[in-house]
Amino acid sequence: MSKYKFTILSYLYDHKDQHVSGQKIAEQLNISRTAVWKTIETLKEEGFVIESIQNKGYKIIQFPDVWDNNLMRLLIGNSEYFKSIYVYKEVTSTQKMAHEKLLTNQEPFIVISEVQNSGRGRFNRVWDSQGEKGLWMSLVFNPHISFQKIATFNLFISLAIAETMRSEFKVNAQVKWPNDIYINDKKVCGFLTEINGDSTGVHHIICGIGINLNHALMDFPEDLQRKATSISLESGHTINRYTFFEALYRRIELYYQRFMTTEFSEIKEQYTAYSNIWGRTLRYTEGSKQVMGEAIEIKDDGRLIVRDADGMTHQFISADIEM
Ligand code: BT5
Repeated sequence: MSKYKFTILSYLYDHKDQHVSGQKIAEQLNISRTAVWKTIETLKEEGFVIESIQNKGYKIIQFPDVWDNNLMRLLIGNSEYFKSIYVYKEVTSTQKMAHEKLLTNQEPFIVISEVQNSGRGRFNRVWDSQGEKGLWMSLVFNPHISFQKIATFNLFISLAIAETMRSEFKVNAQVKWPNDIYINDKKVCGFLTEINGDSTGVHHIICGIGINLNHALMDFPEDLQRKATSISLESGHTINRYTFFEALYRRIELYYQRFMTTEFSEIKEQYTAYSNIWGRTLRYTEGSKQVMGEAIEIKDDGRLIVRDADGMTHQFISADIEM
């Protein structure tokens, strides 16, 4: 993208809540009105959706649906938290890249890629990451907290993701403790949280988030077609991934702030209301421990309490739950 185009685009983005006239843009950026008009036409041809209304001017509505370094920087430029973003066409795994980048960059950052050819879930399970259909990214935080506090991180992040889906994309997203988001009993998002630290506590959180956005059913491998879904399948709309990304990272910043400054008890009521595991007998597996039972409570420290058919209670820190 030429610098010239980017200047106009930045201006439009900074005024994205209003229309700005060609005259004003020209004056502010010290270029001719014809140049403004020509550049905006070129941007439209490149897939930017820019509304032009006579006597009111231009308003940027949507970016083209391809991850681009400059556009991402524009979005992150307004971030209160993340300092940089690394954008890729293809990587093995954004999580792996994030760990590598951390060797030279200790400030909070994001790694995002169109495609992961070796995306992974927890315990090295495969995470299917179809090109251009989803949001595959890793967020790096530098919190300096105790190891004990980290146990509730996933609960805050789950709510940020589910709330974004519900309020901005009108789908009935539910959280599945500890690290999945489901819609209509199908998995739409999974995330994994890794940390590095030492005896003084946690220094970095590396949170890899995978969200299926524009997948049709056939885009999933056969074994996932019964179990997985996408926002587009559930909402009936194509999702502009920048729109989703921007809405999500802002809510994640908000919930990260809450994680740092409050306790889980502050969000417990909402978390419980968003959760899809209550009132069902499910199989809980953690390491070699396996229990069929019903979830009864999430404790303030993030542990899940399950009661089995004999009335015995069991605690889990991070179990797999079969729906
Ligand atoms: C997770 O693991 O759900 C965490 C997934 C994290 C993926 C992100 S993408 C960005 C970053 N980079 C990475 O390499 N990873 C992170 P887990 O709870 O272990 O669930 C894995 C299981 O989910 C698999 O065994 C499949 O059954 C299922 N699965 C795989 N791909 C899926 C998809 N696209 N949609 C729904 N379910 C999927």
